[in-house]
Amino acid sequence: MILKKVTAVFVALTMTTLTASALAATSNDGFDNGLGAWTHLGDVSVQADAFLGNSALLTTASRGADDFPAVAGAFNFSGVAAVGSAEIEGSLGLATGVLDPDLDNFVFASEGSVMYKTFSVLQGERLGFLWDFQTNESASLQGGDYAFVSINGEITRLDDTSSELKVSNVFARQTWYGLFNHTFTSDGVVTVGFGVVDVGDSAVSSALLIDNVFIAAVPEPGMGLLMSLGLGVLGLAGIRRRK
Ligand SMILES: [Ca+2]
Ligand SMILES: [Ca+2]
Repeated sequence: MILKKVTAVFVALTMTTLTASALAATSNDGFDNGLGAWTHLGDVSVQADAFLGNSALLTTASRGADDFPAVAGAFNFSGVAAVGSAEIEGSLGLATGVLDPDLDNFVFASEGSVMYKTFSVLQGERLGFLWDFQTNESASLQGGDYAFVSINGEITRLDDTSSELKVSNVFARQTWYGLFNHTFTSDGVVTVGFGVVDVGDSAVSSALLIDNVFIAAVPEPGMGLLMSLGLGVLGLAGIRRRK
């Protein structure tokens, strides 16, 4: 099952890369050259992932004993502590409290990390990326730590600690890789942000892995068309080399 999913991800990745490069992608960020032009707050770094190679990793870890009995800072990868949720909200232009899951019942987001970048996009262009939510939290509580993507201030939650999670090799559990797609409905300048926050308290760290962020002018073709485009590009490249 896991192998099938890995294969699917890599097929998608390959086709995504081909399609994105073939069709004038405005961005194709695999983080192989670091965090580049992404602005970031908190614990954000590039780490080697077993399947994806270099990926961006955001965590909710401070430099303290968030994951006792693990040593202080054990799940902080950058040396920069997680920041308060209000600071994350401010950086993305969000209203204060937007990241709090349930203010009426005093369920607050406490601290975490964020990275964001601004793009010029055209109507019909597509944002895509790979993500994987990882956590040391138990699955028992609703409203636990969670990860999100913000597109011009509109928050979409990626999986949280109440989702079904699999065993991970760094954090205790992970969702496994997911593909996210969004098609822009108008021309404009958009800010795309990724974040992960602790909820309820600032202990027991969670993380969000992000990779292969791209924006491409793809008119949502079917997978068959994507495949043939990719093969066509390969064929053309082969012909050029032979000349
Ligand atoms: Ca923390
Ligand atoms: Ca936590």
